[in-house]
Amino acid sequence: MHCRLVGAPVQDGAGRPGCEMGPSALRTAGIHAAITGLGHEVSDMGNVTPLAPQPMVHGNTMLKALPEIAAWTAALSEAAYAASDRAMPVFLGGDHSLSAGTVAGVARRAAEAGRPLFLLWLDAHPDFHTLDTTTSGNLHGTPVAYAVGQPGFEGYFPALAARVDPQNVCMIGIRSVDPDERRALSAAGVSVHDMRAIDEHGIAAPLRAFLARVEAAGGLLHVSLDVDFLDPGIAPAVGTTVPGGATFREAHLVMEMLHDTGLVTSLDLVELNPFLDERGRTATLMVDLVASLMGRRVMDRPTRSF
Ligand code: B3U
Ligand code: MN
Ligand code: MN
Repeated sequence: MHCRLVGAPVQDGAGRPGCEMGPSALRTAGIHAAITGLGHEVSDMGNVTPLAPQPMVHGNTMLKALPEIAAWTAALSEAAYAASDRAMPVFLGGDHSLSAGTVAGVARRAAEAGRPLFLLWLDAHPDFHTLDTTTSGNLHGTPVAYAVGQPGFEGYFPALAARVDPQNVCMIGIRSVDPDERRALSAAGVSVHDMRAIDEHGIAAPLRAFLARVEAAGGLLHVSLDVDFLDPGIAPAVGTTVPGGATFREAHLVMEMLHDTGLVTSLDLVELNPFLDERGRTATLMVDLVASLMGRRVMDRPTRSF
């Protein structure tokens, strides 16, 4: 498998600065060697640069950095489309607003291949606000709503070449949802597995069911991993820590199951804020999780685990 690393040093979508250092921290933590060490070919494409921001006026006065994030979305959508040509792109974030661009770009790739795109969102938050509903104004809370074609992005973010069917979106790890998001998620038919569901059924059950759907549909699978999916006790380097996140073992199990299926076609690593890290431990954990996704294992297994 050929893997392309694409840096996306976006930080204006988050409430506090620091995510622009994310790509450097992931490279410093050895992401390139971790993937090549598993026998894959890796090319580092360097960092994407945004287009020039265009002035914009919007009725929601809370919105922060709308022209900047719109400009990033356009550049990242093109970069993701190009990088997903016969390779698996791994996007090194950068705050989660970058996924507006990456998901839009790989959705265009999937549509051209005549295959449905599925989206696995590993996050404490659903990031399902529109430009009209966000109250924090931080655009890292909006990329899923944009990618599935919720209203209100027209004329601000680039027009979507292809949207993701909201019924093909699966969210795991969710534990902080705003009221407008909750209503919109139910109406759109997104599968949301909150921490209560994980406590009741374990993390493997909802993932196994989702992966079976992706396989049956012959879909492409984009995985978006927000650092705050993880419990802050193991991953402190994120601006929006929420207690009660995925454990070390749950997170590795998710990655190992994803590897076993061979279904993942693109990956985002987002919200790493190295300014908040402790001696690089969060960056190192993110790279170790990528290694599990790429095939690192303790013992060989006779059968697939999903
Ligand atoms: N839903 C809140 C909180 C949030 C979303 N994404 C992150 N935080 N990282 C908001 O600001 O939209
Ligand atoms: Mn997020
Ligand atoms: Mn989050």
